[in-house]
Amino acid sequence: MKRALITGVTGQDGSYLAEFLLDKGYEVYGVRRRTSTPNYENCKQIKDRIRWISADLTDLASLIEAVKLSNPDEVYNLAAQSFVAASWPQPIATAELTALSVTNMLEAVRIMKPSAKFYQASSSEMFGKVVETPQKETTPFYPRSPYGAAKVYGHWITVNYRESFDMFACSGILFNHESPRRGLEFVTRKVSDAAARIKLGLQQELRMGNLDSLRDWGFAGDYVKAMWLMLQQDEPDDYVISTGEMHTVRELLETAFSYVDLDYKDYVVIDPEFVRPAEVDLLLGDCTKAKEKLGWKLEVGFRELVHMMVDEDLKRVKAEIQFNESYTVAAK
Ligand code: NDP
Ligand code: GDR
Repeated sequence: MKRALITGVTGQDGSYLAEFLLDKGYEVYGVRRRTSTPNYENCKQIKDRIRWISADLTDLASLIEAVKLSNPDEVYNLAAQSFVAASWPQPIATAELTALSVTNMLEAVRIMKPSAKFYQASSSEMFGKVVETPQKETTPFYPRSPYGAAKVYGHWITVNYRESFDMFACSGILFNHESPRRGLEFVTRKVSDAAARIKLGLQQELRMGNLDSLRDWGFAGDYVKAMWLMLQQDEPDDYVISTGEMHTVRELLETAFSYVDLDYKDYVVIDPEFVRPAEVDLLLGDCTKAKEKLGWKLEVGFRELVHMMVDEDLKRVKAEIQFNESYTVAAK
């Protein structure tokens, strides 16, 4: 039985990856940081099947212990401060959690289990300002946020450990990927949640930033398979994972709101609070290398993804309404 260690297992990608690896028969160790209120929401259906390890990205000793305890064949380093907008008000925390922590994790693996295969969660945000479209593995980086700059560091330190210590270290340059488990502050989930709440009468308006930015949005469930495929190859390498299709935030709004028979223009208010100091105008990936070498393929398209997210939010908001109604009746 293979053993995998996942940092960031409580996040969107970590939870899909853990499910995928458990289905493949892996023993899955998940790193969870200590919080005052533990959050197992994304992992609730597999909580008892994960071997939980308490560790923090910023604490090398705890990561060394995590690698020692799990003795992994594969390490998936997904934990980070992952919200781009938060990286301007918190640039130093972002550098620690998204950049330097990658060295912590690589060091933990180098010291305790250098033969383990290592996956680093790199990002299309590294491309930032448009230099070339579509963006591929050889496109130069030009990050536009403290988050993007931190991910560039994480990417290059991974390449450097591969070249310096002969470690099997891969960097997956993943374009935006979404799901019903996406955090509520990211634009797709903010929109799907708002479409559901407005439809059900719980919200009156939706405050948004730049509606013209273009993103290449895929489904997280498809993308975690690519992470695994990268670690099954004979040689470590870096791969772009994307859909090769882009849409504006405006199209996202249109797709989500029209699905519940609403016109987004009646509800959206532009609020400077959500406009970024520097924007990534356009992301469009070319994943030919991943298709050819990994045999990776996309299963869920843009409309299907948005509809899936709105459906799940409708279900969740309806359940909230029912719960509040029964609570009010019980309290009377
Ligand atoms: P999430 O924000 O959903 O998950 C981030 C995870 O990191 C959470 O489990 C979080 O734990 C954990 N974490 C944060 N800080 C610490 C810490 N100090 N110690 C231990 N764990 C910590 O991100 P996603 O699942 O969307 O993304 C996974 C990775 O992929 C991230 O590195 C992200 O930057 C990168 N990425 C994501 C893309 C996307 O479109 N989703 C695209 C490209 C790259 P907690 O639950 O306690 O907050
Ligand atoms: P992004 O995702 O920054 O691409 O990073 P996000 O969903 O936050 O933004 C996408 C685009 O939408 C525009 N936008 C808004 N965004 C948010 N969050 N809220 C708004 O109200 C809003 N209005 C417009 C943004 O300006 C942006 O152009 C995600 C994260 O998962 C990163 O961790 C990952 O590395 C990259 O994707 C690839």
